[in-house]
Amino acid sequence: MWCGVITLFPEMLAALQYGITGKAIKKQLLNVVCWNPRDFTQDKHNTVDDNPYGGGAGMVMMAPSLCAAIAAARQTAPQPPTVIYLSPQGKSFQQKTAEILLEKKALILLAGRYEGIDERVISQQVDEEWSIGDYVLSGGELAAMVMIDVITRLIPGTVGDEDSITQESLTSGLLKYPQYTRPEDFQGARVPDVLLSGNHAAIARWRLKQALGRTWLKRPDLLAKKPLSNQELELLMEFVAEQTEIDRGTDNE
Ligand code: 9D3
Repeated sequence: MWCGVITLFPEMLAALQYGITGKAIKKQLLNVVCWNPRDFTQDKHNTVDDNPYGGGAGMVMMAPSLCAAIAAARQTAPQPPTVIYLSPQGKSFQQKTAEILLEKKALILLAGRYEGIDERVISQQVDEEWSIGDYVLSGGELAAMVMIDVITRLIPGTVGDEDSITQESLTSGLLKYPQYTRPEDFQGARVPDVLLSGNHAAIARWRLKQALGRTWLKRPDLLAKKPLSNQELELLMEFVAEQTEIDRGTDNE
């Protein structure tokens, strides 16, 4: 995966050197290259922003240096890249989006600052516009890093443990089951017996039931989207029945 990032703050992308993305870079499964529009300015003050025509608050990133940076990135890309503008106006970036973008192999991610970028850059250079959620960031860099992180985890060979990938696919679209590690007893709170039983079928069944139950409790919106098999429905009904007993047992009504 090749990612060219257009940013006024290339140092921010150093965060990708850590953890799974860091490993992917070392293994050359991921290549992140930054271009700073400031390096493509012509004036002596290296101006990258200016006031909006028509007036109003804030500054707008200027087209000439932005487009020169994009042109430089295009020249370095190993294949014709998809140019993505990270913006609050974009479509909502989801796991499915990452799967599709992974197939593109070469992306240019345009991170804006200030109030945004000159509209002509969008109409002339941008293929797709993505947002990472309905909240206000200070700029596109964190959004670009979020996208790169999510996409990188989908590159074969990056998320080391093949077992956890298989497990994840079995419970896809669900929240994670509860996890425990040593000690067996922490301040009187014990690890569920089934996890100590060594009965792998019983453990798998318990985990799927917990994953279904937690999703029902905490993210019913996810469950509504997921078609359930008969076994999954049965496990969920068991969980709901047990949950109802627990609710009755407490004195909160
Ligand atoms: C308060 C400023 N807003 C005035 C109506 C507009 C605005 C401009 C620039 C809001 C945020 C930003 C900077 N945000 C991004 O560059 C951004 C972003 C985001 O803020 N939320 C979710 N996804 C993204 S992707 C890029």
